Amino acid sequence: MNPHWSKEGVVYQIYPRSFQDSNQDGIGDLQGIIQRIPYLQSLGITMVWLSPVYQSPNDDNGYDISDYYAIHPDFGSMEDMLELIQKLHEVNIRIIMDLVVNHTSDEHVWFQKSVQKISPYDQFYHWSPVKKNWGSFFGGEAWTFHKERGEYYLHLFSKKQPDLNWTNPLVREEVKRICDFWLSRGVDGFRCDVINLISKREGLPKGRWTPILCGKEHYLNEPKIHGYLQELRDDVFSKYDCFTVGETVFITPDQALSYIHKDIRELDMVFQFEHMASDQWGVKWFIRPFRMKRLKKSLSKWQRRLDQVGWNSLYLENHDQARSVNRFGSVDIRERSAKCLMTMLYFQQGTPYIYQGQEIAMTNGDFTKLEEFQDIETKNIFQFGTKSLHLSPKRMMKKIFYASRDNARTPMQWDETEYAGFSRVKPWLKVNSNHSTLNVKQSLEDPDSVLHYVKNIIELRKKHPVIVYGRYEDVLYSNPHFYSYLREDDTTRLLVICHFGKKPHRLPKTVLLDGYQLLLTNHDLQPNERLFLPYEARVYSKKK
Ligand code: TEU
Ligand code: CA
Repeated sequence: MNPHWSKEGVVYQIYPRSFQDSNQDGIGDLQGIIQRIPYLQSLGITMVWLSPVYQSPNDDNGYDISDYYAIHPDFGSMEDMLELIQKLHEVNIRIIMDLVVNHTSDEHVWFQKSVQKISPYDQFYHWSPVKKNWGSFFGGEAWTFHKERGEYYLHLFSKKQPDLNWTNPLVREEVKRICDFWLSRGVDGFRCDVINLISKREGLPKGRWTPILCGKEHYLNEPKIHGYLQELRDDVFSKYDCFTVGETVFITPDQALSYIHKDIRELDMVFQFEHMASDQWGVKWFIRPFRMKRLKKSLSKWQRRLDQVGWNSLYLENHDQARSVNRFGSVDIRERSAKCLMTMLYFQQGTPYIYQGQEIAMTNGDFTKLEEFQDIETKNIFQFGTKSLHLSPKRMMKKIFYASRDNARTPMQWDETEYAGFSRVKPWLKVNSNHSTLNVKQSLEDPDSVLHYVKNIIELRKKHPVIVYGRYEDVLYSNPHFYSYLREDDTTRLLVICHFGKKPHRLPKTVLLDGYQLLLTNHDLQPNERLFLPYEARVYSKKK
């Protein structure tokens, strides 16, 4: 694979509302991020992905944009944004922005003009005189009647997020202008929100009935999308030293390669969701018990399928997912299990993504009732579940406590003070009460913390190219307790062994440790010890 900074680096995702409040209004902001640049630097990360900071009515916390050329005053000003870009660049950290162009806000001037059929905005969105039986990702219908225009419009997310009509070349020109605007101001790339949904089947046919997401056969990876992305690539991205990562829902490795294959490169990498189904049925509200084997099966499939032809993005958390230690590890053995998960993931081939708070193994929010949640998806799903699916409120709340996106959006835990050092006033979303013992300050003081462990992994990735580029091969593939694999290049072989579960297990005899040196472990152990404690992880290395 061609070497590139986007492959060799590590991304840190910032959810600006919850990272650091600088002006004491309870909302994180750009100056807050600027204050924390030394912290980002000390982690060793090389890229920041900023969730949306554009002008927005905040129906979906910034994923509903009303002006792509303005910064939301909650976050600061355009000057603050340019200052952030410059100050990150000064310490060699690149920055990618969130590009949300499947939809805009209904308060965007394009939509308002489209409603009134003012040229050339008449066909900027999808309008229809009839309903199409498509379902929204947030529960409920995706086609809503607009009184003023007298037609239905499409919104795959909330009613306040109308989908843009990409068949219209004028829409595509506007998107290119947005990208150019930010790239020419120094931004180093984009995370492209739900990018595999932008193209809809010609004629917008009625959806087939399914229990959830009716109509998805008409907008997932629709063939015309490739032309649109090639246009963006050729007219904009190829002119800059930037990279793109597409958020692609319900995608298989082969479909992913249709975007990211090294000979295609419409996008540089994608976020796939398959491994997120290790504790659910492909949709976060249909929960099943976590099985490590499902996680392994999925991740290892992506490792094998993309090797030499594509590039993986390695993530377990983001602003849409509950905390990984709650889902795939154990809150009782929090630190060791979080380290185990990081070892399992960040020694694979691909670019690592760390979501804010994951580096100290933050846990799900300690919410107690629906009113404490802010997230639109959470609120809508409660309504949908209780009203349309006739599930009991208790059952819905159980799902919400487990899977709500707000679990990952609670304020960053910097120290033990009342609002965790995030703010001096009451934050927009409840601070987790465990911040008195679980915070950055303590993690920095404790040499055995998860924070120091992940820093160490980042250092190792910089030192050993085999971790970035080496081939991947499964070991003990069908074993339910161990996730183990080899990474190999011409000079070095790494053996990664991660043991999952709460009971100790012996390493099967087929795995030989002879000649290996221990490179990293989350537990002090005797050399050649073959017994693995709960969530013990080790990385061995050998020169060839
Ligand atoms: O998410 C798209 C998506 O399909 C999900 O992850 C979704 O948020 C939901 O949790 C499905 O159950 C992206 C953004 O990451 C998300 O924050 C936005 O709400 C959404 O698009 C709409 O822009
Ligand atoms: Ca603020």
